[in-house]
Amino acid sequence: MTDTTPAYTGPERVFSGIQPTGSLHLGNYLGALKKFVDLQDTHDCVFCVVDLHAITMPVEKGVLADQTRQIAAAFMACGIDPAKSVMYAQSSVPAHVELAWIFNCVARMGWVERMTQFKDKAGKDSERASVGLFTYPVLQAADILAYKATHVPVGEDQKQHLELSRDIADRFNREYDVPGFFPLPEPLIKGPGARIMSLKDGTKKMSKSDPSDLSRINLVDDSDTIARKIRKATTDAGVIPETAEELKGRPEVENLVGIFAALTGRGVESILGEFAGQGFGAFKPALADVTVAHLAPITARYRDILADPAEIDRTLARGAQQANAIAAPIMDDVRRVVGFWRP
Ligand code: AQP
Repeated sequence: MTDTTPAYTGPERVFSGIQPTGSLHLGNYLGALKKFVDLQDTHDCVFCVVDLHAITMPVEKGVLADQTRQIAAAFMACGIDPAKSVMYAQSSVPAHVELAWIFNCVARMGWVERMTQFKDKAGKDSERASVGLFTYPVLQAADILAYKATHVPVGEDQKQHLELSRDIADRFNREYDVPGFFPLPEPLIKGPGARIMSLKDGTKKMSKSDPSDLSRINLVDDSDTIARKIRKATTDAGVIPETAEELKGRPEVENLVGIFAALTGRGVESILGEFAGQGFGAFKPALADVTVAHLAPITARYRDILADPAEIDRTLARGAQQANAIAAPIMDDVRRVVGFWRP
C-alpha cells in the first residue's frame, strides 16, 4: 500500500554537528567538514559544535570550552563562513535538550537498543555507560529537527542514527496527527570520503579515540608528521592493481587510494592507471604530497583563528542568537502540538 501521508513542504535546510572530543582528523574532514563547506553556497546551513553529545563519555576536567573553540576554529579554517552559515555551540541553544526529552517519549526502547554505536562505545561494560550515551541518537534527532533540517551531511558511520531520526520524525507526525510537521531528514553520505579507515587497520574507521596516533592524520599534523604516518601506513605485499574491482579484499590499499581520490577529486580508476603495477614506494610519497598540499593551508588558517579566542567566542555567541531565532518558533509549535499548558 502506498503511504498517502502528506510530506513536509517547508524550506530545505542543512544541519550537521561535530563533537568537541579531541583533534579533528582526515575522516571528519572528508566525511563531514568538506561537505559542509560545499553545501554552504547553495543551502541554508546550520553547523553545531555538539558539546552536549561530548559529555556522554568522560571528558577531562576543564577542557570542554577550549575544545569547543578548537572545533569552531577548525570549522572556519576548513571554509565555513559564519556570515553564510549559522555556527554555534549546542549547549547555548536550549531547544536541543527540550526537544530531546519530547523525542525520548516518542522513540521506542527497541529502536534505540538496536544502535550499534552505543554497543561499540559502551563496550562490554554497558551497565556502567551513561544513560546519555544510550539516548545520544535521540538528542541527535532533536538537533536536526529543532531546525526542521531536511538534509544532514555525515560520514557513513552515522547512517543508522539518521534512520532513527527519520523514524522519530515520522512517529511524532503520526502520533500527534500533524502530517508533514517534521521533515524526514535525508542523510547526505555518498561520495568519496564517506568512510575513511584507520591507517593501521583498514577494517576500522579512522577515529579520534583510537589510542594509536599513527592510525589517523590530524588536521593539525605538520607536513613531516603526515609524510611519516603515510610512510608507516599498513599495506600488503601486493602491487597497486589496475582496476577498482581488484581493491576488494585489500582494505588498507583501498583506503589509501580512496583518500587520494577524495583529496584530489580524481576517480579511483585514474589513480590506479597512474600507479598500477608499482609497489608503494612511489604511491605513498605522492599521497603524502597531495595530503600536505591540501591540509597545509587549513592548518595555517586554524592556527591564526585559534590565536584570537575572544573573536571565536563572539562568533559563537552571534551564531547562538541566530540558531535560537530559528528554533524558538519551531519549539513554540512543538509545545502547542504536544498540548502542554500555556498561559
Ligand atoms: N573515519 C571517518 N570517515 C568518514 N567520516 C567520519 N566521521 C567520523 N569519522 C569518520 C564523521 O565526522 C563527523 C563528526 O564526527 P563526531 O566527532 O561527531 O563523532 P564521531 O563519528 O564519533 O567521530 P570519531 O572521530 O570517530 O570520534 P570518536 O573516536 O570520539 O568516536 C560525523 O559526520 C562522522 O560521520
